Amino acid sequence: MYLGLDSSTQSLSAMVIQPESGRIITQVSINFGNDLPQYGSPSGFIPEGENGEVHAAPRMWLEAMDLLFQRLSSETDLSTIRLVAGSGQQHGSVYLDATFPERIAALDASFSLNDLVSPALTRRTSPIWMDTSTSTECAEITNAAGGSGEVCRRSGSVAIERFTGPQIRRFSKKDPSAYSVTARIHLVSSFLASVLAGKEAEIDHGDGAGMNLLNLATLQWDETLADATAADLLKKLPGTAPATRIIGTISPYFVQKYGFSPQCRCAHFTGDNPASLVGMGATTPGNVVISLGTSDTYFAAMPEARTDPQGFGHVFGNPLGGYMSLICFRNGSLAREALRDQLGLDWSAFDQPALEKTLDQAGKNLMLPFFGPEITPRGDIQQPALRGNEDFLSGQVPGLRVRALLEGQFLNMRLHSRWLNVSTDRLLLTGGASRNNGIAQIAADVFQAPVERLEISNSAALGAAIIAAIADGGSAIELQETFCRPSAGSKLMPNRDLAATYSEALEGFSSLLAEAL
Ligand code: XUL
Repeated sequence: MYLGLDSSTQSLSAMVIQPESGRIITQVSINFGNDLPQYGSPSGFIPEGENGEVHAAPRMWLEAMDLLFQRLSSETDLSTIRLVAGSGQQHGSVYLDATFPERIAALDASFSLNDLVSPALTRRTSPIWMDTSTSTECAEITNAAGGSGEVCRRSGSVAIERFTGPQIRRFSKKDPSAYSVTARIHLVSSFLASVLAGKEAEIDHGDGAGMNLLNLATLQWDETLADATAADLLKKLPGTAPATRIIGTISPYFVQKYGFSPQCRCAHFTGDNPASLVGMGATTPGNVVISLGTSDTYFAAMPEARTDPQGFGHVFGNPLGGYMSLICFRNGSLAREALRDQLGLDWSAFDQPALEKTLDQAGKNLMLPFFGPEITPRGDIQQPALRGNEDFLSGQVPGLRVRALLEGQFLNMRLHSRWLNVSTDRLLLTGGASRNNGIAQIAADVFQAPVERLEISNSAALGAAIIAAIADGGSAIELQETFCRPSAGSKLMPNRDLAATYSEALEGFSSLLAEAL
């Protein structure tokens, strides 16, 4: 059996899979807000940070780890786990002094991880991916490294506020003495992997590429970027590794306390998005994942490292080899909810029966689907720009607005993913709104690709468990065929008659965008 962990913003989850039977044996989750209220982080981070700061306590993650294994071991015999892998929310960083390696090498099972490890922290809290406090540092790194085109060419992304390099720079400026006693900087993923293995883990190519520090071509730290970021940074970073590489056996702490076998091994951990690519069965080019959440994200495997010339998209390592893109769209459910409320509608207006009533108007009316600042493309549009016929512009037929919003969201994704140069043979939808057949049909029609929804919702933990099985010699293809199955009746085919309509709409959308921005 194989164990996958996922340390996300709000929870730490575990999934145990058994490839021989094709079964998911257990799933357990610790919710930081509900299970560990003493950290004052109801949604997994400390609320009301100043100047765009969003931090979380690494102590909370350590305590969650003990709690998770307590619950997991009461449900499952952990001695049968052969290998553990994991994933973490991307970009978040943990700062440690020179005692960290000794501490994790000698974890005494009569104490807690929090007591044993947290004295090594040189920074009490960790900036996470929601942090937007580093605009100045992004500009400084960009200037020092030769411009944003250069930062993007080297690292796969222009300098971005939430990425780890700019966060490290801000810390080095704000608290130089704490920075100077920091001997090691880990990501959430590599920090937890280190604790689990009782030995310092390296940073994998999937999560490492979310730092503005990893050179995409060499998959090693980029000296120019490291120098542009902070003094002596290269000495403070662990090495880099593919996610499927083994770190070693699990620390005796977990053997004694939770009943793991001393032979159980740990693989390197990766980021939650790269792990989801594995858990969605989308690690080969042609598969595109769209996650419909508060923000929408689009990710897809890429055979080679290509970067977004406009600098909106990111490129990470694909845990099973090659690369992946990740593009975030801030106006996801945010915009769907804003339109619903503005028109006084309910979600039935976004369902298939309602949307079919406006099918004859497909692609005819255009809406830039932004109700607030957007990051792809970057712009501060507070109300959607519209172009179309009188019924649409006047708002007389609310259904036309709903259709145009959804079409606009998928046209925007299609437009801003063209740089990947990969075909869309299959669209995998996930996230809250993905179960809605009306929305899914519009995605199929705009992209002209079949849409599928998978059975499993926790794709990052599943991806981690699959990585564990692959690190033990399992076949990626067989594992993904077994565990990443579409749920029955979830497949929708595109309406091929709309192919030309949406190609034309894409050009119209692009020109409306050029006018508005
Ligand atoms: C990706 C990103 C988020 C986090 C969420 O760039 O910031 O998706 O990984 O956990």
